[in-house]
Amino acid sequence: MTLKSESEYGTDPDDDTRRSLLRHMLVARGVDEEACQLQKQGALDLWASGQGQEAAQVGSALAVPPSATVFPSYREHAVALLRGVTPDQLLRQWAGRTFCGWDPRRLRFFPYTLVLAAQTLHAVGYSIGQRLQGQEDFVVVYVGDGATSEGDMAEAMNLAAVESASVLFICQNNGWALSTPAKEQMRTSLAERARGFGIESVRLSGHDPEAVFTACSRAAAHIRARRGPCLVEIEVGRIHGHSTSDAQELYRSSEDIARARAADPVTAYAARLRDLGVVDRAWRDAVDAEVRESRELLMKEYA
Ligand SMILES: Cc1ncc(C[n+]2csc(CCOP(=O)(O)OP(=O)(O)O)c2C)c(N)n1
Ligand SMILES: [Mg+2]
Repeated sequence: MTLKSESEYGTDPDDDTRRSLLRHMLVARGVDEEACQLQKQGALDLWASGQGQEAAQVGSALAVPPSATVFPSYREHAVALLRGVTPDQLLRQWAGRTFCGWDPRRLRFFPYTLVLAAQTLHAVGYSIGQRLQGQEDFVVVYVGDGATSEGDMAEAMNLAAVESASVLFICQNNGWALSTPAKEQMRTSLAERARGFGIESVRLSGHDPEAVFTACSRAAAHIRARRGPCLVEIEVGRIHGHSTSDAQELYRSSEDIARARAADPVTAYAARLRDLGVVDRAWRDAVDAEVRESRELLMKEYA
């Protein structure tokens, strides 16, 4: 059985879930904007912005059970916040104050991994180990498109398939490995490659958080029912450079950057839920106040 393509999924999360999707996206955007600002002021050494990838991150993170253990790469700030990492804990590593910043075991959210794709093997090994001990073995691992060129990714997919590990691989394909475009990194999609290893997979656009939520919910249900891995490849737009140390204008066309900005999933989803009457002015004001408060706390802590 192959997971269905995006168009075959219904996108009908209930209104509470929709508000939750939007709230987490708005919070992540606010924290990301503040981090960019703090880096410009010299308070952070570096920041890898996740702007443009919020729908993929929040849609996937809300779709998996809270008991799942998550192995992130280094750009999954929206997932981190959703799993209970505080904005201050999230920024500590980027300010050079700590190696991690949060309690990985308590939050079931492991430390950021900058060695590309290393976390894919950690995730599969962790899942297998948990199962051997009769414990919760549902694991989610995030990886970027560029990292999938690493041998670790091939080993992790093969091991997960052979061991029927309960691992949900989520690839956020933002089209770039730093300055190398995805078309120079692979001849087939990652979703196709996963099937070659015997892993059910689907590829979809990461513009609509509801579509991501539905696809990842189905993948999670599949993992639970079949006890084997799944892979979801999500196409996202990277709005900013690879990191605050990267001048993307040097290698990326202004049209491409403008396209990513115009396709901003946060503003699009906020407008959609407003137009549908799923959120009203009071709801939005309350979330904006929450975001403002988080930003002010960060400003005080890092300024
Ligand atoms: C093993 C290894 N090789 C090279 C690097 C340098 N490096 C850091 S990020 C990056 C690009 C990664 O691109 P991708 O996986 O698509 O993630 P994205 O940054 O786009 O989220 C590279 C080459 C590294 N961190 N680790
Ligand atoms: Mg990438």
